[in-house]
Amino acid sequence: MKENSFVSADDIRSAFSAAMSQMYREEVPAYGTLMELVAKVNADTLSADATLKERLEATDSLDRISEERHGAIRLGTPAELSTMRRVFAVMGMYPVGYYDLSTAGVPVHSTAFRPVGEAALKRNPFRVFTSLLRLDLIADERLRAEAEAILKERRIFTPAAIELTGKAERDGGLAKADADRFVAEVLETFRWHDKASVGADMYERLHDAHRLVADVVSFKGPHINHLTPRTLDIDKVQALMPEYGIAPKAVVEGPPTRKCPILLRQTSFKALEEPVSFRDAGGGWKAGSHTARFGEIEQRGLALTPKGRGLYDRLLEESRKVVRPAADGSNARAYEGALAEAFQGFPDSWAEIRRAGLGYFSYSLTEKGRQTKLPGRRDIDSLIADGLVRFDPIVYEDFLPVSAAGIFQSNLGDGAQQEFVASPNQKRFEADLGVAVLNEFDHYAGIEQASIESCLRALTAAVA
Ligand code: OOG
Ligand code: NI
Repeated sequence: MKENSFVSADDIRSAFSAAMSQMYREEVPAYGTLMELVAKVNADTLSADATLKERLEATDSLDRISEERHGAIRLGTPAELSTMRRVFAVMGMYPVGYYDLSTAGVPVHSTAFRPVGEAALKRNPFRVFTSLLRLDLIADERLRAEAEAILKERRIFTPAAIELTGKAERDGGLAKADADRFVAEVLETFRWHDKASVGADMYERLHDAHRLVADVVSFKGPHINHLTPRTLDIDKVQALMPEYGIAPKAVVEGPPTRKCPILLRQTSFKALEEPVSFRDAGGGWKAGSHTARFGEIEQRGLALTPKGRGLYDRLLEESRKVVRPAADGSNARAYEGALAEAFQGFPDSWAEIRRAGLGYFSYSLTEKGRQTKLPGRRDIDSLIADGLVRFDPIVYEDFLPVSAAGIFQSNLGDGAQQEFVASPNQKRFEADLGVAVLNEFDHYAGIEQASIESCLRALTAAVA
């Protein structure tokens, strides 16, 4: 009997993302509506495009196509961040990438906890975009000290969540009953609390410093602030949101609509104003409101090499010099036009993109390649030219700082623009996290290189 066998980290992550989805739908009904819309648009897209359907059937699980791909939280202290890292590790999620959002007027820096291997991503790609508040960017020293003191007192993890994390670390995993308990306990950290842990005055002061400071400091825990299902047609969902009674952000973030999708496109509905109550001096509660929670959708494309990413960043900046998207949507069409125009400069066929070294591809043998044995190794381009090897885009699994800033901004309220001096501090972030973040480019390059190796090995196997 295998009663001591552990549940896999992938299974714990799947159970966790399912539990989170259910909790969030119950907490934020508009999110449930968005999920319905996404499921409908995905179904329509699949029934109108048999080739797409076939391709997805081969590579993804069609029944899970509309499930959540990521969520986001904002943490208050280094200790919270390093414990969060240990908790996510139990679910096979590791910190990849460093995102500095100070340049965009948001006082946080971030990473994404996500599965890394190909198999783990395929099993369940759920990621959590995790930001750490940077009180060092807040000018008011007194307020900064008060915020620090409030954060120091709170405990965002249940004792059982901490204990089970330690157990998983010691034993190398969790058995079924413990894994179930772990998911239930960790879920508590992400739950919404409609009773603030500060008074209305303090909330106002934090809010005046920056809305995000109020969101992090005023509550008992880092409530999940959005979840993000995958859509097969982001433009359609964006256009249909108003019909479903939800208000979309002004523009879709990321690259424009293309034949060959690259990186990540995302949009959201604007955060809702929700009732909360604040402590009053007499020990009672005072009614108020807070705006933080929303729903998002994403559509992913090819992972770009540093060269491709450089081109992407340049073209995006070019288009934003022509039109900077306004929060109220008044120049949305003009922005889309400028974006499409600028991206004329980015090749839109897989072959051209590959030839120019702009993207990462996964190589595999064609039918002809499988029937062929070569006396020695040859370069991959000539193998493609001879029809022995094919290439497919590697999907981008990470995030984009400019897009993330756009998502933050549109959900902090439209008047929230604020300037900070750009001050990326990856070293500090990693010291707080307790480990270095993984480099996303190394990851894609590794997948590409392994696929080339395996083609070459198979083609020369009989001879070697
Ligand atoms: C995170 C916003 C960034 C994304 O998808 O780029 C993000 C937040 O609002 O906390 O989730
Ligand atoms: Ni997001």
